[in-house]
Amino acid sequence: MSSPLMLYYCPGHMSFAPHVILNEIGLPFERRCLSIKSGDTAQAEFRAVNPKGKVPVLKTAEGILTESSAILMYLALRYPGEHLLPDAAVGQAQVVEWLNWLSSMLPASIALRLHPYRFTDEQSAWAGIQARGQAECESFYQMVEQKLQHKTWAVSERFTVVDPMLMIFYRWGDLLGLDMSAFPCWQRHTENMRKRPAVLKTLATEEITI
Ligand SMILES: N[C@@H](CCC(=O)N[C@@H](CS)C(=O)NCC(=O)O)C(=O)O
Repeated sequence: MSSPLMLYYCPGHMSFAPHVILNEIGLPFERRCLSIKSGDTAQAEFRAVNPKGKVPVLKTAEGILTESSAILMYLALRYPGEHLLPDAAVGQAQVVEWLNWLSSMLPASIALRLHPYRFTDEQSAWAGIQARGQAECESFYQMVEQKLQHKTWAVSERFTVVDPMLMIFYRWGDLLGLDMSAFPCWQRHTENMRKRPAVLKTLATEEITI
């Protein structure tokens, strides 16, 4: 019987986080690998699943979910035995705080840096937009580093659905040309992530290294 769960993902993108969490949960799930570069997210077939044209998407027996924060919260709440959220209300609120920030603000800054043409057709303005994006990303990365000081995991003493999101943005730091050795707490966090079998499995499936 086929699994009711199907993840649409693009290797090395934000879909990495729910991909890790599905492997942590360990139930069978199906995967649909898309290439953003080749235009798969613009295809009508995918737009029928997610009109926003973005990954991740999770098909569930209860309907289709988009937005990484919603998918991660769904998995954490749907499989409470995995303890993917802190027990305390304040810890749960901090998870939402992290997820909102990581899934909305950072992609916006990265888009300024990598896709200036999305903001204006005026080619002469692109360099300025990219410079603003780079500065925003740098300040963002410094804030993450601050928040990870003296911590093993992002929230409380426990691995939560926030942690794989941080790992994928660590990789994006390299792609943005940031010197990631300037972020030792985040580097240590990534090393801790690499010790988890579910993370290693996801890296292997997506054929990426972090
Ligand atoms: N807020 C969304 C952002 C998702 C997003 O930006 N996904 C990117 C990959 S990291 C994407 O699918 N881009 C495809 C495109 O722009 O065509 C979320 O958290 O899921």
